[in-house]
Amino acid sequence: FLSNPKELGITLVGFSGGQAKPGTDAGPTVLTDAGLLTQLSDDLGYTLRGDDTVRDFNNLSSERFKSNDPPVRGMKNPRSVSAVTEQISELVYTQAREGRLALTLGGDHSIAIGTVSGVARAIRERYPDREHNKIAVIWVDAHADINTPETSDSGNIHGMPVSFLTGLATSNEPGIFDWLRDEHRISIHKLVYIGLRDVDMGEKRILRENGIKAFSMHDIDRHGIGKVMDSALEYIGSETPIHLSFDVDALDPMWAPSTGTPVRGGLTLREGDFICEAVAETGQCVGVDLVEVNPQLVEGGVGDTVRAGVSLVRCALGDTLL
Ligand code: EXY
Ligand code: MN
Ligand code: MN
Ligand code: MN
Repeated sequence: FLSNPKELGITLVGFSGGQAKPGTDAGPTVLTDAGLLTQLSDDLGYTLRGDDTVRDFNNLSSERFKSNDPPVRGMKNPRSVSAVTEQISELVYTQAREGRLALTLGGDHSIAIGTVSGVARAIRERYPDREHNKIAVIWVDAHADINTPETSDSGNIHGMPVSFLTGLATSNEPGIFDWLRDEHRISIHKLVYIGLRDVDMGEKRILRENGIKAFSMHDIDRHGIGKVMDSALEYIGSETPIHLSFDVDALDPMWAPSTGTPVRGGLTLREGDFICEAVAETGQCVGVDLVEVNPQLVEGGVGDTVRAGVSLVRCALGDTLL
């Protein structure tokens, strides 16, 4: 699915409007300051060719926050998040359309409305005649992020991206996700969760009623991460392109404390790395997100979380495979 498996299209998205805590805006900066991009080219041999291979959303967009953006259907900052994700979708689409692996560093998880929709559209267009031109999404997270505006208690859009991406939630309101069309959407049957442990009542109902594939921490404890990844990849099938959306809060706060909604009882770093390796090993990976790194939250600094994030991305790009 990639024209050159060693070519990346990177998008840096310092955006925090999908939730209330400032700091997630600086996620891409702390990851790149740690040398992530240099590591990808120098250690892993990826080409970052031309000025358009690394796109910094913050330099490309004049408006991250709209000045007048009152809640709609309970959603907070709906116009800002919609406008930002629409632009990200376009940026990521252009990268994936070139046959590059689209890597995005966030930012809060609302940005996945842009990344996943951009990759989904690009792959459909690249392979119009293939049966398997609809991407699968592996969503690694403590949370399901599948609230609709109506089921959400918080109104934070980073808890809703999957409902907009699957079409469980839609909006025709001008400027509020009215840009999302069928070509952007993913099938609810090609979605797999890993790492869940804090899922709202309304979300559990959505998962159950739609028969959505989900591996919770309980499943990982019972079967081990190896078997869980085997089942997840078997469910997706070996012909389907995969987008991996990794929320750093899937990891236990012991490994990734600098994140806005930490939940104890999570993945070890090694389990997180294994998930990324198993996806890389398939050769089907077309998109990777790493989101929710927030450098402002922890007294001891963001070092541990950044090291974990760098490790996850390296593994997703095949670093540890022999
Ligand atoms: N389910 C809660 C909500 O909808 O507000 C918490 C969501 C946290 C989302 C984090 C990014 O994964
Ligand atoms: Mn998330
Ligand atoms: Mn989460
Ligand atoms: Mn909760």
